[in-house]
Amino acid sequence: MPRDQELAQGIIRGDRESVVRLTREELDAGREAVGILNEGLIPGMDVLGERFARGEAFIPELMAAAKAMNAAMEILRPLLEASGVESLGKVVMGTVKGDMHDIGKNLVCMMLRGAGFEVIDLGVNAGAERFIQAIEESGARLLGMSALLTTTMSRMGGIIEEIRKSRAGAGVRIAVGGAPLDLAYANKIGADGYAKDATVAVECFKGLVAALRTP
Ligand code: B12
Repeated sequence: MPRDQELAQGIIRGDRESVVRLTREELDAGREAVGILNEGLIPGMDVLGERFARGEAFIPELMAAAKAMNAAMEILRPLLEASGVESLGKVVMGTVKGDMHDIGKNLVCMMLRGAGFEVIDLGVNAGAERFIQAIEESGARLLGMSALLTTTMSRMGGIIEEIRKSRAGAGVRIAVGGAPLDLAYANKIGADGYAKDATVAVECFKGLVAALRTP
């Protein structure tokens, strides 16, 4: 079986041990961390998500898969975050209120750090107040919001509105992401940016930095 399929199968089975072993072996063989993620681990999550939607997989399987994914991410973290470049800016990042999914958000945080951003990670379940408090305290001009549920996605517009109405939030550039979103939805709710994955998210935030610098 090709290595990416083995990695994906390991995630689907929630087999932490084999996912960790395969991830290490791929790195030792000279494979890039981003390739392991995008071509092996994330496709496994997607397959499991589709099975769950069809009623063929259940919460304990999703939890086991998430544990295996997190174990692999711990190995990849130092490689994704390694960066000697000057800070590109501060980003406040969080998963919105009511939503406990944090794998994608954590990946975006890692990739941003690797690209030279300073990231203030609020974790999960973040409402407007926490976002506003974090930008007040940190002085960040960039903010990222993640949602994986259609219910929590629909709260993002209101949170953006509240942030923009606050003193600290005026002029802050906001990007959104998460599996149920797309560019049209991001535009509809007044976000300044959207990215479909963590690699594109880095480009998205670089674009927002450039936009902050041009009056
Ligand atoms: C793992 C998982 C879980 C785990 C989460 C563990 C964790 N620590 O995150 C657990 C088991 C806890 C879980 C629980 C639930 N889940 Co769940 N889960 C998933 C699953 C299988 C994978 C999600 C994932 O990690 N994907 C991999 C990451 C890398 O991708 P990602 O999150 O999309 O992130 C990428 C991009 O979107 C983007 N991105 C993400 N955030 C941001 C932010 C910014 C600013 C930017 C620019 C980009 C960006 O970059 C990321 C990296 O490339 C998905 C199915 C799926 N394929 O999405 C279902 C899924 C999201 N879950 C679902 C459901 C229904 C639930 C539950 C309600 C189930 C229940 N009945 O209890 C609960 C909700 C709990 C809650 N309140 O949040 C549904 C949602 C359906 C819907 N229409 O809303 C899905 C889609 C499954 C399905 N097909 O039905 N889940």
